[in-house]
Amino acid sequence: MLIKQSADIPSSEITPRDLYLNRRRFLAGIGLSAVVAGLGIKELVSPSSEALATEKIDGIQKSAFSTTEKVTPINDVSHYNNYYEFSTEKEDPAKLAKDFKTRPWSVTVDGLVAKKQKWDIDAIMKFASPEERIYRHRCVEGWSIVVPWVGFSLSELIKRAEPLGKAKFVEFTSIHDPAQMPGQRQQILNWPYVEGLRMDEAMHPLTLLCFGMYGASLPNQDGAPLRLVVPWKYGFKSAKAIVKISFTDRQPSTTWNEANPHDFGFYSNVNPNVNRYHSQAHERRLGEFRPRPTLMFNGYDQVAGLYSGLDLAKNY
Ligand SMILES: Nc1nc2c(c(=O)[nH]1)N[C@H]1C(S)=C(S)[C@@H](COP(=O)(O)O)O[C@H]1N2
Ligand SMILES: [Mo]
Repeated sequence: MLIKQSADIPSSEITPRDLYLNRRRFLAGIGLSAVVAGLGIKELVSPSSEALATEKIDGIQKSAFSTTEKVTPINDVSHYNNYYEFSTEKEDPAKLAKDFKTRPWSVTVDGLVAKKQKWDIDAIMKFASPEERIYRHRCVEGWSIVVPWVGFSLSELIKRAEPLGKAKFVEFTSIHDPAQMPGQRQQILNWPYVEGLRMDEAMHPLTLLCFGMYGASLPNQDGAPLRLVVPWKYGFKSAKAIVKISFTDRQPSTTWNEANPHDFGFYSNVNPNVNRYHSQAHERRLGEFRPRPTLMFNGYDQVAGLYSGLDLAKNY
């Protein structure tokens, strides 16, 4: 009997993920999320996280850098992604990156360093004990999330490269693989995706070389196998699927600055007082309706000293 059969299938198995997210956002938008949670509808439409092809990471240490704020549910974080190599639509990377190959994977470290080397990803992951860093993450488009990332300070890699005295900047290059990445078959951005940090920003203990989240390896759509997380900067500074880290004496060009220099500067520090792209004064946590004020440096005041003497309205 058809009717009985379909009633037997839990809706979690027949509801597409993107429908789930859209529905939740729609419900949140009309202020019904509390009602929905009370009725248990959320459970009915929630996709299972088992679908994520991730592996548990052992021996994760807690970090003093973690915020105690409420963590955003993993299914929101892994189904609402900016990843233009796959798509400009935020619900697409979860589907389109499903079969992306993250092994074998190597990362070239070159430029102004004593130890130029091509590292295997599995060797990099053993540079230090993995830490869980629960960071706020702020996208320039106005949404924010709180994520328990897993990794360790980028400085662990930098010190192994032994940068020369003239190395003043670090450039990060994401993978270029149009066969696997449909977005790269179009000239939406200049490929490959490149980002950069000043040497002192790269060496700051908050700057995370990240290979996991929520206790497991990164889902492909979140930047597997290796990404950066720079919590006091807008999300686009945190390059995904990194294949090269180069040390230079000149400020590197960055993909978003090339695409739109007016809106996207080299620094891109979270700054509620600088209107770029649109007003940055407020943000909305994924899954929440009420906007909250955005904090200077995304609340990471300990980096303020890196910019003393710099006009942040000009150096945005
Ligand atoms: N290679 C690459 N890295 C990228 C992007 C991208 O399109 N390609 N998008 C950036 C932007 S705009 C944001 S907000 C974050 C999103 O990370 P998340 O999907 O894990 O939330 O990734 C950043 N890193
Ligand atoms: Mo972003």
